Amino acid sequence: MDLGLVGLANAGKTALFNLITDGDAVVAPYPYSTADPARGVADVPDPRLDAIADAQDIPRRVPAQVQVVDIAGLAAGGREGPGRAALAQLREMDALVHVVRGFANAEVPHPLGRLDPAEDAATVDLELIAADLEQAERRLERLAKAARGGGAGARAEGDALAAVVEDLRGGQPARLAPAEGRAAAAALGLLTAKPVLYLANVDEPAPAPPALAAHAAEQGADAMALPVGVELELAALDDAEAAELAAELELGDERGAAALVGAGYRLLDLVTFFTGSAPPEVRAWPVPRGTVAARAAGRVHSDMERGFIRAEVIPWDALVEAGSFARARERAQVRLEGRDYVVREGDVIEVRFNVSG
Ligand SMILES: Nc1nc2c(ncn2[C@@H]2O[C@H](COP(=O)(O)OP(=O)(O)OP(=O)(O)O)[C@@H](O)[C@H]2O)c(=O)[nH]1
Ligand SMILES: [Mg+2]
Repeated sequence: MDLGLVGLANAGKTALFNLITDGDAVVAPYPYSTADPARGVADVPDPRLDAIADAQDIPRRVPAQVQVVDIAGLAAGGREGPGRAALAQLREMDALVHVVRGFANAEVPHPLGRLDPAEDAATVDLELIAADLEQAERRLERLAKAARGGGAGARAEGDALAAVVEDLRGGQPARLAPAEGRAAAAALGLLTAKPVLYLANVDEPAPAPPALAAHAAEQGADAMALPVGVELELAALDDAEAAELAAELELGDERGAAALVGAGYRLLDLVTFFTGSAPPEVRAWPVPRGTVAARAAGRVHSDMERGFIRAEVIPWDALVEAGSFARARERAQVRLEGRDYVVREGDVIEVRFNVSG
């Protein structure tokens, strides 16, 4: 599941990418410095991981990760050439973080010569809507031909998509369409059907700019702000120096980068389960909603799926309260589940499997 970064050039997408993936992609004060997409992974903060590990005295904790993809900046009216490639890459993403410039820095030219996060977001959103319209209309033509050939499925999809096209023409993202329309739009990879989070890259810690928050709400999305430059500076310091600077800037203990990754992870609508009923490690695993136990076991190891016998399952907080799997078993808090059990958010799972056959 991929989280893609979208926005105008010079908004700080690559700077953000480096911050959350600990990467070293080229950040430059000129627009369109990113050409080829860069891929990285970001650790997803999850206090449950520490709680589970602390309760059982297990030292190693392995967080879930999200794949983050840094993509070239978009331009107003730039749906040709590099812009087209960027749009195609964005279509492959499962969710988007829409980065808008909120920092001043006179040395970094703004492609439209202004500092207006909400207007920048609206400009990019118009590009996304135009790209979606082009694609949806092409698909509609093809469906119309198929429907004339008697395809009932084509007719149903065509009706759903026609409604989406109407919305797009009126400036509405596909995300806000009724369920059938949304499903048809998502299957096509429409950009405005994807879950999105608006992120203002600001000079100092602050709430999201109100106009941007209002725009986000109209698009069926949330907005937040993150001082990417400041957080990059902090990340480059050792712990003591970083604490000192954070105190000076009155930043508190929470880093916005972690909050952003957490929010990005939630956009992907995954379910997290844990392994780690014993040393050496407690680990968080992301799976799509609706994943069954045998498939989830296969994420941990293919042998576990092949030789799946049953899963021992306990909600994470019950395990923390019991202090160990053994004690939880004694208290009959551990359930036995079969291969078709649908994994729930926060389950700790111990897989029983046999690969001798
Ligand atoms: N002052 C300040 N400068 C920043 C911040 N974030 C990025 N910059 C600067 O802005 C310039 C552009 O940053 P990039 O991260 O390359 O921007 P981008 O959105 O990836 O741009 P393209 O790849 O060209 O679309 C660089 O010179 C960065 O150093 C920030 O939070 N504060
Ligand atoms: Mg870039």
